[in-house]
Amino acid sequence: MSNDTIFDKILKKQIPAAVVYEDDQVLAFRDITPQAPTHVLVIPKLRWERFAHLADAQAADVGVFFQRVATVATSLGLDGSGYRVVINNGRDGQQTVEYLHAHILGGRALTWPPG
Ligand code: DGP
Repeated sequence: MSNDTIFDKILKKQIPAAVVYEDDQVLAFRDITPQAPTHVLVIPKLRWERFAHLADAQAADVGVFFQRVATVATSLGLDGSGYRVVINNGRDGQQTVEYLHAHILGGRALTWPPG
């Protein structure tokens, strides 16, 4: 039995995704249930289950991940209008996939506070 999440399977190309960016560090693909005109998920190839686990990670690896999130947002053309980066952590954070991922949301004016 595999414990792979849906994102492990996307990373291994076992299931399809609309990939917008990939390099040796990250994979970015469009969210299947977009909450904004642009809604892209960025996952690190180094596997962390959730944001909280970054506390024990190498700072350089964490830095690369966040740099790539910014690079992907720029490549999506969102710098001018702005965007939001969201990382849901654990139950109350509404994390549904236990593989760390950053949401990039843009293309409309987002409301605040979040629900
Ligand atoms: P979160 O609640 O932060 O764990 O967000 C998980 C996101 O993953 C959610 O917005 C929907 C998205 N998602 C779930 N399954 C798939 C899938 O099979 N393909 C893609 N592209 N996105 C998915």
